[in-house]
Amino acid sequence: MTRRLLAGAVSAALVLTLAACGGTTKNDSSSSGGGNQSTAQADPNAATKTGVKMAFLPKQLNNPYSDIEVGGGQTALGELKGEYKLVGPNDASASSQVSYINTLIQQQQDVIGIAANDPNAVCPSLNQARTAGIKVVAFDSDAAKDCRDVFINQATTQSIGEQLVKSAASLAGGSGEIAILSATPNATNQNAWIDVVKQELAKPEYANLKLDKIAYGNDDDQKSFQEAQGLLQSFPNLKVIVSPTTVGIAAAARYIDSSNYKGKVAVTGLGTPNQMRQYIKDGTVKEFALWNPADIGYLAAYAGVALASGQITGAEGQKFKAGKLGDYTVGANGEIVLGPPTVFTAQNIDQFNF
Ligand code: RAM
Repeated sequence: MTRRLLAGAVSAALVLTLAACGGTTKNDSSSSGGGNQSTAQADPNAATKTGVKMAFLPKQLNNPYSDIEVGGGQTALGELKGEYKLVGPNDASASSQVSYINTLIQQQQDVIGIAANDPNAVCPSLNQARTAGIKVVAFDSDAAKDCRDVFINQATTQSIGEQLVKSAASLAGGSGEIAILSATPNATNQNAWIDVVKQELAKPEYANLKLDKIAYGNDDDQKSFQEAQGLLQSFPNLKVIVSPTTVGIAAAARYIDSSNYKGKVAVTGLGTPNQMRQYIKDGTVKEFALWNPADIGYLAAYAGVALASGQITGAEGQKFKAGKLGDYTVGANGEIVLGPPTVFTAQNIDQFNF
C-alpha cells in the first residue's frame, strides 16, 4: 500500500531522471564512495553473477526485527540464485561480531551483510575481509565508512530523528519531561538518531520539552523493562518514553501497560506492528514508526550481488536494480536509503503484518 506506492513513485522518478540524462549511467569511481577500496571501475552492464555467497550478520539473532530483516535477504538471494547464510551473536555487545567475521573470511564468502553493533570494533576484521576480496554491505546499523562498501539505511537518519521528536512532542502535548530508552550505548544507528533528536530539541518550537535521561536497555528485553521502570522511579513527572529500538519500545510498553502509569505516561519510538499491536489496541501506545525490515535485507542482498558482479563499487551516483523495490542510486558516503518511515496508529496498524 503506501510503501508500495512510494516505492513505485521513487522508481518512476528515477526512470524520469535517467531519461532526462539521456539514459546514460554515470559511474565515477574516483568520487568518494563508501569504502577506502572503491578504486575498481564499476561496469553497470556487467552480468549479474549467480551463486554469490552472501552471509548476513545482524546485531543479534534473538530479535524478531533481525529475523524479519534477514528473511528479506534470503528472499532476494533466492531470486538472484545466490547462497544465503545467517550467523550472529546472541547479544548486541560491541565486540560480539568479530569472531563471526573472521570465520566468514575463512569460509570465503563473497559478501558479508552486517548490522554493526559498534562502528569501529568490527573495522579491522571487515577490512581483512575486504582485502580478501569480500564485499561488505552494512545495513540497519552502519560500520565506520572506511570499512564497508555501502550502507543500506532504512530511512534518512534525519527523518527518523525528526519523527521521534514529532511524536514525543505531540504525545506530551507540547511540553514536559521525556526520556529515551535506547539499545546499546555503542549502536551506530540509535546514536545517530539520538543526535538528531538532540538537535531537534534545541529548536525553539521544542523549548518546552525537557530530555531527562538516555537509558540503555542493550536490546535485551529484561534489561529494557527494568530501565523503563527505573526511568519512572527517577523521574516521576515523565510524560513520554521514546524508545528508538523495537526491543526497547515493546518492553517499555509492557511495563507501562502493567503499571499505575498506564494512561499517564506515553510510549513511542520504533517498533514492529506485530509486537506493538496489542499496546496500540489497548491504548498504551498511540503511535510509533518503522519501515519494513524485510525490505532492508532484500535491498542489502541486491546491493551485495551488484557489488560482487562489479555493477557498483559504492561510489556516489552509481545505480543498480533491486528487484521488486525498483532502481536505487548510491548516495554520498556509500549510503543507499530505503525510503521514508511509516507511522503506525490504531487507524492503520491492521494493514501491516510483520
Ligand atoms: C532494534 C535494533 C535495530 C533497530 C531497530 C529499530 O531491533 O536495535 O538495529 O534498527 O530496533
